Parts: sequence; C-alpha cells; structure tokens
Amino acid sequence: NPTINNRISIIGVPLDLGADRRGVDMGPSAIRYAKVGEKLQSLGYEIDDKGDIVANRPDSCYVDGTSLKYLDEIERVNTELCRMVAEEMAKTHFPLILGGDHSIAIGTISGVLQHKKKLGVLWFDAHGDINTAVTSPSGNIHGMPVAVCFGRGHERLTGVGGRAAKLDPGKFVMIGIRDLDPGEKMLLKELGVVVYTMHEIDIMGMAKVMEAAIKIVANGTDGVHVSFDMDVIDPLHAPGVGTPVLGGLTYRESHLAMELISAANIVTSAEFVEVNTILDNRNQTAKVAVDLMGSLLGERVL
Ligand code: 4U7
Ligand code: MN
Ligand code: MN
Ligand code: MN
Repeated sequence: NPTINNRISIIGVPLDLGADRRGVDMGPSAIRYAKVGEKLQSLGYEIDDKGDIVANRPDSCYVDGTSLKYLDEIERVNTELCRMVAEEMAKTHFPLILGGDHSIAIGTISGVLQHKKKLGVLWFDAHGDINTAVTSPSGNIHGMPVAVCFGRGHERLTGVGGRAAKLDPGKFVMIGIRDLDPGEKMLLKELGVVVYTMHEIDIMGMAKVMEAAIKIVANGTDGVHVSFDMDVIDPLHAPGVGTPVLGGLTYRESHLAMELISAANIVTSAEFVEVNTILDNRNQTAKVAVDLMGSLLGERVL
C-alpha cells in the first residue's frame, strides 16, 4: 500500500467508561490475542506496539451524576491518546488504535489532525455518535465523538488537541448507520454530513456506496482516517459488541469496503473499537476485527 509507510504503531486503549459498561476494556487484549501483530507482519509491515493507555476502573472514578458520565477520566485518556498519535505520525508511522469504547475517536482524530489539517473520515457504525450532553439519551460519551470532532459539545472534550483542530463535515462520510436519536438526525442534517444508511447499502450495493464515499473523502483532503465500530457488522458475525443492532453489514460487505479503501490508497490512520469480550463468542468479534485490518492494509486472496 504505497500511500502508507511500512511502519505501523499499535496503540491499545482499554477504556470502557464512555460506554458505561464493562467488557470493551478488554478489547485491545482480545485483538492482540487474535494475532493482529502476526497478521500485519505477514503483510510486510514493521510493527511498533506502544502498549496500552491505562484508564481507571469505573468504580474508582468520580461520577457527578451529570449528562456526561466519567468526563474527567475520558478527557485525560483522550488527551494522552492525542499526544501519542501525533508523536507516532511525526515519525511517519501509521497509527492503528485498538479500542476500547468509541469515545477514543476524540483522542485519535485530534492527534491525526495535528498532522493532517484537511482530514477526511470514513465512519463505519450502526450509530451516528453525534449526540451532545443536550441530546444524549444515555449520557454515555461513546455516543458523542463525532459531535466533538466538529467542535460541538462540552469544552473539556472539544478542547482535546486544541480548539482549532476540527473536522470538516463535508469531508466526513458515515456508512452502515441504522440507529439514530432525534437530536442526531437534526445535527446531521444541519451540518450536511453524507450518511449511507443500511438502506442505501441495500439499494446501491456496497461497491457503489464505497465508490461514492471514497470520492468524497479523497478529493481535497491530505489524509483519510477510518473509524470502525464493530457494531456496524451484523450481530450474527460480530456478537461481541456493547450495543448490537440487527440488520448490519455482512462479513463480506465489511471486507469489500476495506478492500476498496485499500485499493484506493488513501488511508493514513485507523481505529477499530467497541469489541466487547464479555458478550463475544470465543473471540469471534476480535478475529473479525483482525481480518478487517488485514484487508484494509493490503491483504488479498491472490
Ligand atoms: B457507539 C446511543 F442512545 N445513541 O448516545 C447513545 F442509542 O460508539 C448509542 O456507536 C450510542 O457504540 C452508541 O447512547 C455508541 C443510544
Ligand atoms: Mn455503534
Ligand atoms: Mn460508535
Ligand atoms: Mn457499541
């Protein structure tokens, strides 16, 4: 894959506070156990595993009963993640982040933005993750990272990485969406984010959806980040996620998407999040995640 350096820096973020439920904190170890390092090495990459950013356990965190659960610790972990991602990119390494709940996209993307000022994003998810404290039905910050990356939400979150470094909603594409809260629908329309819901994937097919999505994020940008929430895949193939929603991507559809991104030579960073080992079936979801990373980073059948 010529657009990316052959060095990959893996950063694990065993955070589950953003989901307010245990299980995704073990995601990074499950993904490592599913041989992510071996897979990427076999594709010719040099792997620099930076280890994990350790988060406090929920029972030792202060919760003040506001609409933003575990704000202090989530801000701290994301600030550290932002710093590490920027540091790895300064070495021209490709950052591959293992989650953890999806609130870590705040740190990943703000770190990438230190180097890629005109970043495009492909956001794979069953959910929109574009709530704010005002619209969120749960107060869980893993439902808010997209809003934060557009500069909307609590200043302690939008302040991670600096107030200036924010995403352009016109260069942000969502894929696989099938569960949006009322406030999310309003903000998506207001900002003009392109959303390929499951309906468009059914009608157009994944190949056409990706062709259109890639065109949007590749033109006029200086890099593309892939944020992959494992719950975009149907629970049949990825049962180990915290917030499963019926009617998701098949195993093949998700792979085709990764293969087409890889063929377009546009990706400059990636994260795979929301693997919940407690709900998983013999590490199946972590294995699917590693297969997808392979396809995204150049693995082919022949
Ligand atoms: B994930 C939810 F209300 N929208 O905000 C919320 F349905 O990172 C779910 O995509 C968020 O897994 C899911 O709590 C966050 C809910
Ligand atoms: Mn989700
Ligand atoms: Mn998500
Ligand atoms: Mn989830």
